[in-house]
Formats: sequence, C-alpha cells, structure tokens
Amino acid sequence: MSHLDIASMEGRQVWDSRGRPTIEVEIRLSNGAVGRAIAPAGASTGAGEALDLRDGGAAFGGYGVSEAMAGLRNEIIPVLIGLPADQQELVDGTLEALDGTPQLSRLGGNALIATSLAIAHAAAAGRDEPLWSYFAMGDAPLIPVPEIQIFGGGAHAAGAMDLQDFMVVPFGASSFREALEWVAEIYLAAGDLVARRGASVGVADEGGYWPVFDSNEQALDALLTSIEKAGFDPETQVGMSIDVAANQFFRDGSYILKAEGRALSTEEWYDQVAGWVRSYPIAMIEDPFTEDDHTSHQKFTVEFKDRTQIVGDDLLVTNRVNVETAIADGSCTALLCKPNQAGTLTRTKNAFDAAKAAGLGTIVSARSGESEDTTIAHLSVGWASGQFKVGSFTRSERMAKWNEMLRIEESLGARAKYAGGSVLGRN
Ligand code: 2PG
Ligand code: MG
Repeated sequence: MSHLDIASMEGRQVWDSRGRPTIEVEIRLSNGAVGRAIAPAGASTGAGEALDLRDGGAAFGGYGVSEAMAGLRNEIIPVLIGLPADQQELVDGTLEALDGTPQLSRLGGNALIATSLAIAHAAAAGRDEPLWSYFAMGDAPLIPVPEIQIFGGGAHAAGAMDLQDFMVVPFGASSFREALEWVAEIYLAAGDLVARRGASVGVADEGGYWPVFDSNEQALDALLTSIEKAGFDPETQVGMSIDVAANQFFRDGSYILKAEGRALSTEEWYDQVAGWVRSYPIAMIEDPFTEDDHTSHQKFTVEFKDRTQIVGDDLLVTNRVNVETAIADGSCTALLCKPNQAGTLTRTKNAFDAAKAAGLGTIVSARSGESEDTTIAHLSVGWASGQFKVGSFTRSERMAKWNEMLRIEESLGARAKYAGGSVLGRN
C-alpha cells in the first residue's frame, strides 16, 4: 500500500446555503492526510447536467439525500478503498463506471462530485501541497478576475426580474485584493440606490440585492449607475456582466418577460438583447438564448464577439462534447465551468481543456446553492482559468471563496499575477 492510498472514507449529510440537505465526503489516506469536500447545487440548471440524486417526497421539499448517502456507503466507499488518491483519472473513471449512466443519475452527481473533489483535497494534503498547486501540476498559477453579482433575479429571486444575474467585472484592478475593494464600494452604492427608490425586497439566493424594478432595463441602468457612483469607469475599470439564464423564462416558443408583461418571439428577443449589448458597457453575457437555440447563439457570437464575451453555461453544461460542438459552430466564446455539472473532476477538466485549447474564455463557477467549501478558488488559480464567478458580495458561502482567493494571492507573494483585462481581450 502506498502512502497516498485511500484508507478510509465517510459521507455525511450537511446543509447548503438554501437550507437544503447536501453531501460532504471525508477521505483519509494511509499516511493520515485528510481531504473533505461538499457538493453544491444549482437552481437554474441545463438539461444535460449531471443529475443530483434526491429522495423526492415531502421531507425537506423533496431534496433529501438519504438514497445518495446509501449509494455512497454501500457502493462507492467499498470500491474506492485502497485506490491511489493522486490518480484522479483512475478514481473518477472508477466512479463513472460504477454509476454506469451518462448523467450519473444512479448514484447521483451530488455523491460523485463530493467524492471526486474530496479525493483531490486528500491527495494535495497527502503531498503536503496547497490545493491550487496540486491542481496546477507545475504550471504557472493565475489569480482570476472575479465576476460578482450586485442584483439577483430569475430563478434565484422568485422571478422578480427576468434576467438572473446582474454582475460587475473589475478587470481594470491591479490585484484581486483591489478588485474586491472596488466591488465593495459598488455594492454599497447599489444598496443606497435601491433603498432610496424603495425598491428593496431583501437579498436573492446568491446574496445580491433582490430589488423590484418595473423592467430589466431599469436594473441595467441601476447597475451602471452603481458602478459610476462608486467612481469607476465602466469601459476601462469595471464592466457590466449579465447572466440571462434564458431557459428560465422561455415558454412555448416565446420569451416571457414577467415584470414587463410582454412575450417576445425569438427574433424580437434577439433584437432586445442585441440592443442592450450595443447601448450598455456589457463585458460579458451568459446564456442569452435557450440552450437549444444554436442558431441565435451563432448569429449573436458573430455579431458581438469583439464587443463582449459570450458565456455558455446551460448551453455547455461543462461537457466536453458540447464544448467541441460550440467551438465548431461558433455559438459562444467562453465556458462557464461548474464541476458539479460535469459530475467528476476529470470530466470537468476535459471540458475545461477543450475550451482552453480552442482559445475560449474559462470561468470557474460556483452554484446558487453553496457551502463553506472553497475548492473552486483553488481550481481557478491552479488551472489558470483567468475568471471566477461566485455570486454576490454578502453571505458567507460566497465570502468564503472570495476570502480564500485573498489568502492564495497573499501566499503567492511576488508570483501572484492578476489576470486583468487580457481575459476579456482588453489591456
Ligand atoms: C448560473 C448559476 C450561478 P445555478 O446560472 O450561472 O449564478 O446559477 O447554480 O442556479 O445554475
Ligand atoms: Mg448561468
């Protein structure tokens, strides 16, 4: 037995940021090193994602994980004991084969991703190496540009606004530390603005303000005003970013804008989004059309790729084959990379590498349901993703990741390189 072999392993039910059950996996290696990780969960999901195994029924709104926990105890743990933790592909391949379904629905993407991430934690600890460094495998680390939510809407705020995330991207900062300081000022300015208008309801799932505006445009205006009120230039310092999450409000062939009481055809919606990209300093836009609508995505990418980064989340679901299709048909310019959409770290890396190799942008991302787990901060630095999306600037499941990034940046000292505007084609 080598000193990095899995000696023991356990799963436990813990709770996520929405108060729903989730799974934590803890792994101990023969040399005593311990690794631990918690599965996150999405609310606005793409059809092709790895599927969480949930109990259904009345308890915990159907979100129980007792079946997934049973699979972990009875099937996953017995098979993994004795495997070498530093051979991630071998371990992940074993997990995928054991599950045997394309979307990992038998044992559950939640059980598998917690296991897969915990393996990496254990291997890094076993080698006495920081997690980001283990992920980097000798390549240069890169501190990413954060994408931080100011207003939350869509499925994360009971559909109060149609668009889901209204975010800022402080690409002009000189470090991650400075980037967060800028965003703190913008978040404050946005809070003042919403309070003065009497539009504040509270905060949405990811910690952004949950305002009630009469139109999406009012929210876009408020976002731009907040950047400017805080003293930043939206063209050269802090850009706007929108996650449309268009799947969520597309019904029977129309985009239904609830707040505005309008239903738009695909052509009308295209013109609406195109108009916004022309008239606001939008540095990034995610899932502007439904995940099936490659035609609109292609047309939009041709028209706007020099002006804004077009991000595929539900469009790509962190799946290598989808990334390859998007590269071939030119339907976006960046991958939103969410490990739990893929289900294992190896599948995540396959999608990530395909995107990187083709020159697509890469944004490592959290989910709307999160925990204190900070694995993705290390992934972003180690894989040199250059961009990092975690939600807003409140709530500790978000701040845990921003703060972890500060620690990583500090630990790198003079080696810390902030990705800056280059990831968005600006310098
Ligand atoms: C997204 C994420 C994060 P969810 O759509 O990008 O904002 O949301 O985790 O609900 O998919
Ligand atoms: Mg999204």
